[in-house]
Amino acid sequence: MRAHIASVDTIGARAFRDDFLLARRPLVLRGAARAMPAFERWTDGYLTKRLGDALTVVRFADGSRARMRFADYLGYVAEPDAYRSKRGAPYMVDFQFRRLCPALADDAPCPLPLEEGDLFASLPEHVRPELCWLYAGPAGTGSKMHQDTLCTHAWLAQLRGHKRWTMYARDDFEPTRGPRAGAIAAEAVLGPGDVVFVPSLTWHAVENVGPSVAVTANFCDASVAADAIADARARGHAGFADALGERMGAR
Ligand SMILES: O=C(O)CCC(=O)C(=O)O
Repeated sequence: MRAHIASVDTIGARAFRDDFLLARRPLVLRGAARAMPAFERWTDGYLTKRLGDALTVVRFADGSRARMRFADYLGYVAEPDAYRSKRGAPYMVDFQFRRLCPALADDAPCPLPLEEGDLFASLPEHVRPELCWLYAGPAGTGSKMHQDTLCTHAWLAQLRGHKRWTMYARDDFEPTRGPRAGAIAAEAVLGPGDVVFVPSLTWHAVENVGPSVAVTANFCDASVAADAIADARARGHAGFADALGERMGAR
């Protein structure tokens, strides 16, 4: 069965918290990325000036990865036919730009109306995981069905192009078997300026339906902090788990 992901033009912090964040329901916020400085500012020229020589990781359809200079990759997205590979189109994923150019992160503040902000942001920099990324790629690239790290929630702001999203609730999908019988696939297409909220542990897959540039970040609120701490410990990130535990204890 298929359904549309809920979509709004505007939403207040209280309604967002009660009906989506705590209810773990995905939401599309139409046009919410237009207020982010990145929406107007992040032209190829602006990004190349700040990140041009940085090495990015590109992922191919078969899951293999390679490294590419950021400026070369943007040139490729503009003209994908000029670059052919047996492994298919390379997709620039998980590009952690914040530490390379902190000012760029200021261009991309959280576009969700969060009453309490991101708990991770209050942790000391040296234990805090880096969870803010740039994704760019031509039509046909995308990400297979997955859940996000550390049981976090996420937002993604579509800056250019369109992305098709398919989501399943946490118990409705199994990686080796696929969706469970009767599961509802919640779908949406994001266009330039749209933002999607992906609740903790929601399964999601994404396909770029044209050349796409997007910025995304994961975040943690009190409702998922215990899960994030347990997941961090299981992955061996004891310093981070302890710091988040202390932060929760101090609340
Ligand atoms: O846009 C994409 O390809 C994937 C985004 C996503 O699913 C993620 O950041 O977890």
